[in-house]
Amino acid sequence: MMNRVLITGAAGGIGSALRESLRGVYPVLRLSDRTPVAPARDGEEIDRTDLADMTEVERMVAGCDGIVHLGGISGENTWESILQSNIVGLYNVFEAARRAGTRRIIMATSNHAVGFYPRAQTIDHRVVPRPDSRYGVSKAFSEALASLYADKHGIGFLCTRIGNFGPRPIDSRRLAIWVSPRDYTQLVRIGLEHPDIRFEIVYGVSNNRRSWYDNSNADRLGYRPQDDSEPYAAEILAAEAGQAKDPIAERYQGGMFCAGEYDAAAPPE
Ligand code: 15L
Repeated sequence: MMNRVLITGAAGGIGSALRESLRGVYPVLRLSDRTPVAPARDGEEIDRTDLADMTEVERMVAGCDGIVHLGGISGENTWESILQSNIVGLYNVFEAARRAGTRRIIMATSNHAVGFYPRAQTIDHRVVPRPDSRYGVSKAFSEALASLYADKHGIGFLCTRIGNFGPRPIDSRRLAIWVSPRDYTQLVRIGLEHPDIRFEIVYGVSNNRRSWYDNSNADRLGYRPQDDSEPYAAEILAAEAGQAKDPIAERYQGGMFCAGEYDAAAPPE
């Protein structure tokens, strides 16, 4: 039974949506973010922890049965920023959870942990990471750290490689990786409530006909996504017709994350 569930990164897009969709599902939601979060309602607690500060993180996780970890940087950035937020901050959350006896963590990893797989290839949860950015490396690190804390300390982890979360897909790449709020909520609830999770990787995507993923591991855990990007496809493709496209971004699943900063003498193959 999950009594108190902590959401880190609660002020962001996914955090704000989960605040609504999980309201009343668990007795208490603790909503944490460095940036301001709207005031607490019944069954909510607000927290302003900086994830880089272990003492604050220990206070943040105290008394929480489950954590949905969305906090940190959600796109490419400098190494120093990624290091503080997504490596040090992540370690602090997992280590504080271990000390506090937290039973489940839902990790917001990303399609960018595997972004250098070509779009022509369907990948499942067993492929080795192919990060497309420093950000993608930090997400691959989160999966490795989750594996360690699952094997050694018995915390149950559901690592959700999120595609692109939103009310609708926003471009042709996102037709393959879109996840709707209700489908992502379903996945988070599986992570918190499934009786038998130790360490699992799944793709946080809807039931998209154009998907690049074999999401059979999520199916096995009971995920039944309701949404498909296809009804949006004609409009999106028509709007993009004739637009100049970057050939490297178009070749790889990570899109523009793959097309930045590469060595011109040895471009991605
Ligand atoms: C992500 O991992 C990011 O958090 C999000 O902002 C988008 O860039 C998304 O991937 C995407 O690939 O569309």
